[in-house]
Amino acid sequence: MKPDLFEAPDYYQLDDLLTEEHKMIRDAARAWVKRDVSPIIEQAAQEAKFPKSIIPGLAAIGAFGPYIPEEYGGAGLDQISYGLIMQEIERGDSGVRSTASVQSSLVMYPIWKYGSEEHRKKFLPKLASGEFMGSFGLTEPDHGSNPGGMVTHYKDAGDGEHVILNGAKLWISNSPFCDVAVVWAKNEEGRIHGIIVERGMEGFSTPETHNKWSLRASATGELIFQDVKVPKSNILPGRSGLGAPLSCLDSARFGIAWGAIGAAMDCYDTALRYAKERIQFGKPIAAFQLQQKKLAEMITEITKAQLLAWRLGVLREEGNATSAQISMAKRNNVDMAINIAREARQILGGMGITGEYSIMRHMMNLESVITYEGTHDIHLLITGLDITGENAFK
Ligand code: TGC
Ligand code: FAD
Repeated sequence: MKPDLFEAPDYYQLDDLLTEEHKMIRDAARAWVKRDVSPIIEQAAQEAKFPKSIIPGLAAIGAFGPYIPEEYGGAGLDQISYGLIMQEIERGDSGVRSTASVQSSLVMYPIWKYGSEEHRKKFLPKLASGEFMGSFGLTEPDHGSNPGGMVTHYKDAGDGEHVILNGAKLWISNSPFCDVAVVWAKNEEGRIHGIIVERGMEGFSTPETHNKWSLRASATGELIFQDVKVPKSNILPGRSGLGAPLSCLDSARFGIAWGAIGAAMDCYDTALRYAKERIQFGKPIAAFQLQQKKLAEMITEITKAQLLAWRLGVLREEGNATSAQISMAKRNNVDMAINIAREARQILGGMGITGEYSIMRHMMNLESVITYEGTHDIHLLITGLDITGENAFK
């Protein structure tokens, strides 16, 4: 793969909206990606292996629990810092950002928000340092966009101390190597609860899903529960119902809205540099109007997405961002990124399909990003419901 020469576009001087601390955090994450992710990520993706060697680095840049309070091992940062870290990581690879998203927003967040003080003390510091890796089990083989229909369930074991968990979760990021899984399952009354399942519990297995063309540097798998005896004390006491996992998704979707900008920036920057250097018909291809149209539209769309993400960060920090606003940003920014990846790949001609450049990898990764955490269609329907009051899901 070519050396990482990335220079971040900032067409509307959005750095002026950031504090010195934001810029410091962002720059540290950017430097780490350049030094520790870019040199290894292409091979990891080609070999379809999650590069475990980057776990300590992710922890060191604050990617595991950026906004979780420091008393629990988190970085205690604000929402814009969290967004900037996700942007920089996804500039390197969406699969690496996935690992960080799941750990932070889908594992640490529910334990912090809905766990007991004992859960927080037991799990959060180890998750923040990367000593423990986590996964989040919501999706099932027959329930993806409609998680409320889940069939994974638990019942009282009759010994006063345990429940017996049965069911299966599919498409679970980090599952093959997770130490703990936050699993969403129905109790005997059909009410959804979060339950912490720990590796080593009998009847719990995590087979890997192979043959992915997308997110190859992220490990995806199943969570299978066959009469798993889980202590009742592992049930998250703070909230039940579908709103509990969906609120975790709000946090992760916010991170994706920022992350997708990183992937788009990398594709744009690569295509711009290539277009200035590649000569055809005696001129750099950047001198042809058709290529300028592509590049000019890319920087316009990136700038709009940056503004959307920044404003959403401010609203979220104030506690005023709605779930529907988060959906709009996730949907828009991922769509923006995938379109830019497709256009940028064309600017590189044949070279664009090789692993010499990052664009094709981003493009393939973004096919997962546009599907997970709510599909492109689902987020449109969330906006539709929000503005019309009419539910078109069912
Ligand atoms: P609905 O009746 O609308 O809602 C049920 C309850 O939930 C509440 N609620 C929310 N609460 C917090 N945050 C949100 N975003 C919420 N959205 C809804 C709602 O108020 C209600 O509460 P209550 O008290 O009245 O019960 O539910 P529904 O069954 O009609 O479904 C709505 C729908 C389709 C929008 C939702 O289910 C959905 O978002 N589906 C998409 C599923 C999804 O995003 N799955 C993601 C799985 S995790 C993942 O993909 C990780 S990838 C990670 C990585 O690698 O980066
Ligand atoms: P389906 O729900 O079957 O949807 C298929 C198609 O139908 C889509 O185009 C969808 O938009 C459309 N559709 C569905 N319902 C409607 C409707 N009401 N109106 C109109 N169109 C509709 N899940 C987890 O729980 N944890 C994870 O860590 C996780 N990681 C993932 C990693 C990867 C790489 C991938 C690919 C997925 C991951 N997921 C995870 C699952 C992901 O969230 C689901 O794939 C996603 O929610 C869509 O569900 P589905 O694949 O079952 O598609």
